[in-house]
Amino acid sequence: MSSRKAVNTINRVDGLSLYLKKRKALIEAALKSSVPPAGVRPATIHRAIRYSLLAGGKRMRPILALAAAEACGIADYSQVLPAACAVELIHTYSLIHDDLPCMDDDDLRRGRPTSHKVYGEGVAVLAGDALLTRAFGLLATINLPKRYALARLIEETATAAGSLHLIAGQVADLEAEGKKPTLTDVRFIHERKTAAMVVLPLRLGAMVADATPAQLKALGEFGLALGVAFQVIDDILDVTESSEKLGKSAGKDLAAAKATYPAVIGLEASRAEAARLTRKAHAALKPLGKNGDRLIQIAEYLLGRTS
Ligand code: GRG
Repeated sequence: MSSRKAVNTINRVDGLSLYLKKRKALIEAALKSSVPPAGVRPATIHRAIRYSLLAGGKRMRPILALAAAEACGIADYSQVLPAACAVELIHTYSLIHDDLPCMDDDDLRRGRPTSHKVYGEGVAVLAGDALLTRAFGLLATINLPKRYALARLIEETATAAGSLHLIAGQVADLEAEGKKPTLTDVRFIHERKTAAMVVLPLRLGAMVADATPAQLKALGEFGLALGVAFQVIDDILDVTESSEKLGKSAGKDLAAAKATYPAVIGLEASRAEAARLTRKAHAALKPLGKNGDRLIQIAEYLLGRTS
């Protein structure tokens, strides 16, 4: 049996919770060494970076990068860790900045006081900036197979994190506050603020695994449907779960008159929409055949999450 086949067989026999536990452990270890140690001068910024980055979190985005690479048949998925960590660094930067008083003004994130509450606004802004910058440094260390150039990975990452996607979504979200958004407005925000950062790790993982163009396209379509579903579920949980359970302030969307699915179409229709989008995500993976099974399991798990 080739090493590629052997790895895929091992991956398939692990149940989902064991799979997630093993991948999360790999990611946590890689994240720890992806940024400078806490004592490096000036220690405040490195402590602040590590405080937010190593505070837990589901690590859904880096797990998706690993799972996408595995679905494309990579033999050694540890090669995907720099790309997987880069996306988690960008995600963590966006959370730190989103929590600032000038944005969502939140004091709880990943079950802890937010960065600016502990380190002050100046250091929190800079910790976010440093994480974003370091993400591109990590991408630069990737060894790629022939089909994709490193410049392409960097360009896709910059586009996903920039003013056409992540930042576009955040700006539209800020501007929609207190207004009466339409479903089209909410969809615009969710595709950019959330789905872009779900599509990105899937595509990066696939490119590191030398995916065929058809596999890459399928994973991008899967990510778009999954990413919007993920945000619809997030909107629902904000209404139905406690801050303690979520590790972040619950009920804020309603209080701040945010553009969410439940606000526009109600809770039941939002649940149905999350399920429809998850089915759409499954269908997108058809070209991957059995190799898409793990990603389908992950999508089902995210649909059923309660935190
Ligand atoms: C400041 C440029 C900038 C963007 C902010 C991340 C973000 C955009 C806003 C935070 C609020 C929010 C609802 C974002 C949508 C994405 C999302 C659901 C983030 C939370 O992701 P999880 O649940 O968090 O994966 P963990 O902590 O598990 O990583």
